Amino acid sequence: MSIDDDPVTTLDDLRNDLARRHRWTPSGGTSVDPALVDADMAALDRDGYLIWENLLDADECEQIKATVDPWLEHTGRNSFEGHRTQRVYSVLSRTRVCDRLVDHPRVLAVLDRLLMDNYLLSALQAINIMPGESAQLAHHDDGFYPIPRPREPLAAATIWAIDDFTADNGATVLYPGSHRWGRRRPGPDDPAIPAVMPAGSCVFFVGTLWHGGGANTSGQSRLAVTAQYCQPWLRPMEAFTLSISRDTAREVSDDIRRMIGYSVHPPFVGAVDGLHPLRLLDQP
Ligand SMILES: O=C(O)CCC(=O)C(=O)O
Repeated sequence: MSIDDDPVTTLDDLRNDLARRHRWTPSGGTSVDPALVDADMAALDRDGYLIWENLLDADECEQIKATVDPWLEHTGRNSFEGHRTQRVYSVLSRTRVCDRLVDHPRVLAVLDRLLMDNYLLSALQAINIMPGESAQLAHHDDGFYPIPRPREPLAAATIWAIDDFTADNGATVLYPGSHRWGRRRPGPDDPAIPAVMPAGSCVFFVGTLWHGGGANTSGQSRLAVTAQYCQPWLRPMEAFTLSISRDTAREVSDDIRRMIGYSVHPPFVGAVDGLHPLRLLDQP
């Protein structure tokens, strides 16, 4: 076909991947039985969230806890971050022990259906809610993108229980069905439930679901790791292309590499000098 036979009349004509060397490849989510993903999507559509129990074993939780513990220094700078809550940002640039959470096939299988190809990782944080912390302000995670509700989610979140989540130690509080709400906020009469789940479990929810960290009235702290994802045409919360070295980018899985920005949302979003960003990693 000559160049003249290839007219571009709308931006949709540019939807095909321009990349030649680094073509799009399916995610690790394709290893999951489609019937399981159908059930997950039905739960998300109905409730806005779902819980997968015991995806990690006790050793994996211990390893994450031992790695993150020394970094738990600062408490939050405001009541949203939590004055009795410790947060570790940019976990991806510090350790590989949480990678298996970020690219877990169950998570990717759902994201593959919920978001557009080339969705991005928006944040990877550890959140340790300490005794005495009060309930976090209810919010929805894609609320900082100024696009009015009701609408489809622009993002999605996982919260992984590294400690058991109990009704009194700060388990994330969810407002089932609130992903469908328009402009309103949760009120005192709206049913709210704590995501009670054993360590190693994961709650997945869409970016439009109202939720918040729970109050911790127990004597123990509650450690979680949260990985958040967004549409490929939005700016992620954490600037991973700046915080992750090229050596680390070479080390992580293909899925994580794609999600931290080594991908192009066709035709041009994410390109470097007009080319696929993976070409940067071909250089020494
Ligand atoms: O730690 C939690 O359970 C929820 C935290 C949260 O939703 C947030 O900080 O955005």
